[in-house]
Amino acid sequence: MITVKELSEKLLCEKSVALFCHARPDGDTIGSACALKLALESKGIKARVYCSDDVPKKFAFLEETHSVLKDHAGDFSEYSALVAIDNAEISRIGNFADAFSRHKNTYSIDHHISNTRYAKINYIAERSSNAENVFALISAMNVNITPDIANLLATGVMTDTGGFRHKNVTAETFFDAGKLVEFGADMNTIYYNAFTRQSKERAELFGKTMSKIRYFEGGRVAVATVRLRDFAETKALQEETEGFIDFVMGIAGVRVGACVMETDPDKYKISLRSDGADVNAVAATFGGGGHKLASGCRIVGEYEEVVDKLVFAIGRYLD
Ligand SMILES: [Mn+2]
Repeated sequence: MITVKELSEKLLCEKSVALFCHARPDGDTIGSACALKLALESKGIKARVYCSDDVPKKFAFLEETHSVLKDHAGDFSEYSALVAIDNAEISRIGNFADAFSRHKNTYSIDHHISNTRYAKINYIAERSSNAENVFALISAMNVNITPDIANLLATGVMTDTGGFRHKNVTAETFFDAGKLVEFGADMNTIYYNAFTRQSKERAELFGKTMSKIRYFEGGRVAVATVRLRDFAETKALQEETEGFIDFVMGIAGVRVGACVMETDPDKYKISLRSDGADVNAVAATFGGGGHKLASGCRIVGEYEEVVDKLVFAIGRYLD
């Protein structure tokens, strides 16, 4: 694999660079792409960030994220290089994947070990966030790291580690985070915007939902339910249920958590988490999938019937 020094030398020779976030973007892909954009610009290289989907509103406090572009006509041949940021597979680039695959000069900078090495030049290093890879890169480029750049990178580190809570956190994560604070990153503001801040509507839906969690299998299985009428009564949005499942998994004794969300009458979107049981297999029973410890599926039917089927399927994978 190319070293970070070689990567920095190559990128510094480019005239203009288009950076690509992954579809349904998170703080890491957005933060690391925008930070690299500012770094390249500081070296006199034209740079733009593209993302197939909208940047989540919670990242609006980072000024640079307002410059992310969603549309582009043509094949990007006006750029000397295309760089995928935090995309494990080329399809993650979304609407721009075809153009990316056809360009002569492509790079991929990523931290997923599963990365399929689809670019001409691949820099894949397994760190807790891709922001740490970009931090290493722009340090090698001798970029003056401004508070804006530090905040963008720190947002990547913070979000991909769940606020330094996930198992991917290492001593290097904290070491990099500490350096970013020295460069002016404001961890308090980042944490508040990325994790704590919510609408009144979401807070009301959260309270309503968590007050009626149902337990099965002697408390080892917990099911949180959000019905259409709950959305109607609180005026919260479906996307605002993000994070509900994590709360359920925090309940002592719960091994498998499910969030059962009614998206249309008698249609349910199910999110599953576990601390060991194979919920990928549970989701596969209903045509869904994901990872062993986090997966999802959709089930159509009357509510009690849906919960029955789901709990029965989970029971088969509990040890
Ligand atoms: Mn990432």
